Amino acid sequence: MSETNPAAATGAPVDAAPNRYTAAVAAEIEARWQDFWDAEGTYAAPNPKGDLAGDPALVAKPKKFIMDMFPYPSGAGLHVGHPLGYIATDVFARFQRMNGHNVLHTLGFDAFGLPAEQYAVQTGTHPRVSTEANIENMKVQLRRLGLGHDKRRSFATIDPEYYKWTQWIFLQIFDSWYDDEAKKARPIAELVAQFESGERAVPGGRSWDALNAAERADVLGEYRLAYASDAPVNWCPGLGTVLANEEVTADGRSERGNFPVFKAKLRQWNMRITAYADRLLDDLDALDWPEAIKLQQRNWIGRSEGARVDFPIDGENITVFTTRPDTLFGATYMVLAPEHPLVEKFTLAAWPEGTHDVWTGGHATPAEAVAAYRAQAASKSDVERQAEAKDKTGVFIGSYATNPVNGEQIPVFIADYVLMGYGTGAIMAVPAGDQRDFEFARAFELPIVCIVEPTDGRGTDTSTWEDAFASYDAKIINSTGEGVSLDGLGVVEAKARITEWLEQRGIGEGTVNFRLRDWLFSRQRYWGEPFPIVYDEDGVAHSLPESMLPLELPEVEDYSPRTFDPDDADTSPETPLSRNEEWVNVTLDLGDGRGPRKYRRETNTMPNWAGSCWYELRYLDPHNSEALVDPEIEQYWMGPREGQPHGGVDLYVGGAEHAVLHLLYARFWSKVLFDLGHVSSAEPFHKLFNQGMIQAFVYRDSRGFPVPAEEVEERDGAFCFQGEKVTKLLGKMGKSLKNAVTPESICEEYGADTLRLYEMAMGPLDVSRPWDTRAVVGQFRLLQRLWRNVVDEATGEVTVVDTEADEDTLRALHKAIDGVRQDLDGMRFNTAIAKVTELNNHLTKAGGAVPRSVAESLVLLVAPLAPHIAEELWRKLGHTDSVVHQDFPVADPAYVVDETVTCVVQIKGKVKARLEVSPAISDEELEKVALADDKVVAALDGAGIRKVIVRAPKLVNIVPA
Ligand code: ANZ
Repeated sequence: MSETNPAAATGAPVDAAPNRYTAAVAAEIEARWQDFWDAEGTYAAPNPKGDLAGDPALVAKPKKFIMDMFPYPSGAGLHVGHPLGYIATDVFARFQRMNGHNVLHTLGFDAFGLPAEQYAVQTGTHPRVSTEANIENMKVQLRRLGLGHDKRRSFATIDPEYYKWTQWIFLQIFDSWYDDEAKKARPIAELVAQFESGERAVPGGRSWDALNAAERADVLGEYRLAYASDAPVNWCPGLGTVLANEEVTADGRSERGNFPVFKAKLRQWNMRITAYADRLLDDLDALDWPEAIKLQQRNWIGRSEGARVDFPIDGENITVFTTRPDTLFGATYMVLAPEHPLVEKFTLAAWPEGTHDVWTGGHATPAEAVAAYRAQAASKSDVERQAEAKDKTGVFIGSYATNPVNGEQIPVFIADYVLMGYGTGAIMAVPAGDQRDFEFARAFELPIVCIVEPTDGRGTDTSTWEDAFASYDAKIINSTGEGVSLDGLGVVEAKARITEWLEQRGIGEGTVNFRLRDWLFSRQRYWGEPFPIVYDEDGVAHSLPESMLPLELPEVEDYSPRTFDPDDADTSPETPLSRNEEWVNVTLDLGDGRGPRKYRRETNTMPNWAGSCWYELRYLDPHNSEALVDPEIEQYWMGPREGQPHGGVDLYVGGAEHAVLHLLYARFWSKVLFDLGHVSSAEPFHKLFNQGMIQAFVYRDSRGFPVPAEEVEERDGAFCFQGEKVTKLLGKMGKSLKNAVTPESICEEYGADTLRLYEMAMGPLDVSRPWDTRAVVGQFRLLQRLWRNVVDEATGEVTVVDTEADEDTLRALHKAIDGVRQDLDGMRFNTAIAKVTELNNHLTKAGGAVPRSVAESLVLLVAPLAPHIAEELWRKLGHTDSVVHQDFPVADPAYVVDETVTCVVQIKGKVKARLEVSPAISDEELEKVALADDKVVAALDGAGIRKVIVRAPKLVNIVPA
């Protein structure tokens, strides 16, 4: 098909539209305005004071702090999936700026981490070198997108000026304890004062004065919010490192390298996040977060209300934790975790009379059975032990305990489905009510006593049951003992009644149990923050004084930990830092009055999560070398206010994969800093939004290997690569799947504005969507039409006219303004773009020159979404100041109401008139209008009216008398 080119016909140059919006024009405009914005500091957000203080008029405006989860500067660079969230926050930030807010929007880099370290091990390149190169590369990629960041506030977590404060916060946490009465963290010195004065008894009963330094350090270690303790970890000598449970195979070997893994007690740093369990739960309520994320945090913290109950055994007690004390009458046996400290004590030398064969595991004595079972359990991870669908195993230890409600003697087992680390490490087993207990009871032929009346018709004969029955809406039965009966009560009442009974007798009490564990905080790695801790000759840990921060990473020859004979369990990790003896062994004067002394540095490093636990605070006051953040500046941007009782960032956008770890750790650090008076916000992020993922098609050949997606051709509905058929499936985007599309390639073909529009138009922000390069051009055409509505493609002249818009156009304009405003405010960017498109199409269709007022409003509507073209058109329209700080248009309500609808007026069922009325008209109003209409009056011809039936806005039926 050939288009007639009028220019060619007249002999003019072939390019009749030298001023069309093309990729080249876009590239030129975008580069020019990016330079301009940088030079002018257009996106600088002024602080109320300090080195970033600025325009008081802007500071006086309401503030908005809009933030992304910052990226890890990977060597692979960005693909088009990465900036989805960054573009969204940028559009939102620009919109808020145009609505009279002082907007803080910037982006830093989360730059410690394993990939750079592994690269260093392979190539010998210092991780800082490769990481900084990656950051530079990523900055170039991000700048190309026209993101309105205040670059003065950007930093990387590896900057010593930044991690100085990460270390400082660690020391704040180390130097504090949680006061359960005040329900907050307090300086450890205040605890020491309590021990000194005798106000608080020293655990162990001795006086504080009588303890030596090492003993005092041990006592304080039980209170500090950051503490070192000997935790059982997976130690793999062959790899020279400890491993996470997920990295250990079912037969106790390392996933990587297949080396033996031993459970070893190694001294590790921990954070006492469990002290904050209640507050971390309670404060979720006031946060504006997706419910799904709140639920994940609640489950992770895992608050269970229940009771501790003592079961007498041989003059002692086994204490269990149960969430269902109301089922005590159904407890027919007990289980201890294999590692439980009482196991030895109650394991008999010989099987007592009447021991069931299946209880012995085929062993000659309980002692033998226990030893064999313990060895087997030790090789499994907690995850495996908790796995639902597996046969229940265990052995009887020979002893019986007494069920306190009915005096029954019940056998005691060890079994690996009971974990030492949860509750008390011991349970009362109620097979009728708990599925794990049910399976165990069936396997070991133990009695199953029905204590809750089933509501599902299965009946109370448990021998016919296929599973346990659990319900909170059923009645308790078979539960009467000496001095207490629960029969007929509902579960909730029964729990209260039995707990009270237990408490009165001193054999149990209501308690709350949490699933949350303390946070293991040390890693045997090079590329992380060094701990600002040194040990004296007694092994007592001391803080470095603030003047010695930052403690920088030493240079090392080898970035990997030392490895050992894989079978030698009696080894312990040798961290990369420990090999630099000069760095490790130091003589320091810590300023504590003890003078210069010899110390050994801590040689573990902090985990990846540390740097992201507080970075929002650093954006506020990035160059402060005197304080973490100036209190007035923190209060200005993050402090509590109406609707945000705990303060925090106004909008935080990132992936849902960070639901618990990062978000929980950051909340914890905020609370400690809040308790200690360093910040006024007890929560880091008030509003959280999870963006969806940009997915891409993955094409695989017959062997299942991915082939380069861009070289795949579609032929008759089939997909081919180099002539061979390949399969197509939706998956992740990434280099390894050979389907990554870079933002540069799209910018080159269409420009950054088009890329921004496309990503925002793909669908609702929180939904995942497939990338389709071929569809990008649609948004490019929108921008071309927008351009054409303002600029003459032949001459480059602005074509707008100073006439008023007609009624139709005014309606289209104000409806668009109203809709786009609401959509941008609600982060519905895709529908906002649809409305801009509609208005633009209206103008194109209307033909003729566009009135200036309409063109200007349209440009302002587009500005948050496609800022470069908007800035260019805004200037072309004659403005000398940037579009960035213009007011966002406000709709005139008169034009927003929908056009009229037609109402039919019938008399005796025959149509007599048609009225144009507002769709919002009321029945009464419509009746009045209809009866006053000339045609109706004429048709009635003076006849009286018997009845009027009104169905606003479409029908009026008049029945004459
Ligand atoms: C008796 C009972 C009867 C239980 C019943 C449940 C249902 P959550 O809700 O997750 O906190 N339990 C206690 N400590 C355990 C441990 N160390 N290892 C494995 N299981 C343990 O779970 C609490 C329940 O899990 C407790 O309540 C206990 O079983 C079990 F119809 O006690 B229950």
